[in-house]
Order: sequence, then C-alpha cells, then structure tokens
Amino acid sequence: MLRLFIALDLPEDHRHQLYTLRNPSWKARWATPNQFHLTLRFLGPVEEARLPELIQTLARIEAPAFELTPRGLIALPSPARPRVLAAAVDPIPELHTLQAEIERHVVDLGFTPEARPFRPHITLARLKQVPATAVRAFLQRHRNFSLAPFPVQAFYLYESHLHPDGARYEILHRFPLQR
Ligand code: 3AM
Repeated sequence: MLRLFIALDLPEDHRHQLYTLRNPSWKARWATPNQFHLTLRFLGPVEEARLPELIQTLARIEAPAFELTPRGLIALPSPARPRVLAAAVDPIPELHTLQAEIERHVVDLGFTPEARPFRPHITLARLKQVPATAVRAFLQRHRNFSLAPFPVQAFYLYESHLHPDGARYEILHRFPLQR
C-alpha cells in the first residue's frame, strides 16, 4: 500500500520564509522546509496496482494556472483546541475549482468523498502540548503575516513515508495546469 495525497508545492524561497516562523521552544513538531505543501486531497492507503489509473484520471483534469498568496496564520481545528499551526492563503476561486475537480475525479474512481469542508492551509507545526493562550499570542504577534504571491503551475501526487521522526513526502507525479 502507498499512502498518498494530492497537494500543491511551494517555491524554495517561500519554504524558507515559512520556516523562519518556527518557535523551537514549543512542544511541537515543526515542518522542515522540504515538507511544506498545501493538501488538496488526502487519499490514504492505495494499492500500488491502482497508481496508473489514478495518474491517468488526474492527468485528464483541465484547470488554469493561478497565483496564490499566503496570508494569515491559523490554528486548526480551532484556536481554542490548537492541534495544527498553519499559514492560510487568500481564497481564490481557481484554488477551490481545482480542489473540487480533483475531488470529483477521485470519487469517480471509487474513493470515499471527503466529508470535511476544504480549508486550504500550509501546515507549519503539529502541536503536542502548547497552551491555547500561547498559540493565540503567536497568532496575534504574526497577525500581519503574508508572503509574496507565487505562481501555481502544477499540482502533485505525493507519497507520504511515515517515520518516527516525522514524515517524508515524495513527489510521484506532476500534473501541469494550463497557462
Ligand atoms: O496538509 P496537512 O499537512 O495538514 O494531516 C495530513 C497532511 O495534511 C493529512 O494529509 C496530509 C499529508 O499527510 N492527513 C493525514 N491523515 C488524514 C486523514 N485521515 C489526513 N487528512 C484527512 N484524513
């Protein structure tokens, strides 16, 4: 079985800027620059034999390239119960259209529909025992956070390799968007 998800990648420069937000004193697992991504669809365990049809199906998606602007930090599922610290992005229709197209295509293939609403985010840290007050103070301190817009010219199929010291994400396939 392969543990798969579909996501957007970030430019090198943006990864490094996101990494500077790191607060090493927290009981948290901070993402390293090569782990940053924006998940569009988590697929979970998939038989390796299904990979060709999955790739063929995703390759049929026709969606335009767009620009994404990281703006604002958020705590998920909520600031009162912070489990994940993430960067948000400006909501733009093209991102939601792409996510909906991917969802439609994977459901056609037999994957269970995603029950949760799409909340686009770039995970910065998984919080272990960080008090909500500390997270709120962090969000307040970084309330004006934003990064330059970056071009999104493709989406990717990733394999997640779980290791005791954190996940390693490997790109299995690149799906170009239309210019
Ligand atoms: O984009 P992020 O880093 O928030 O949380 C996991 C990660 O999301 C998410 O898939 C991404 C790549 O691992 N993920 C893991 N298990 C999941 C599940 N059962 C899940 N998302 C939804 N359902």
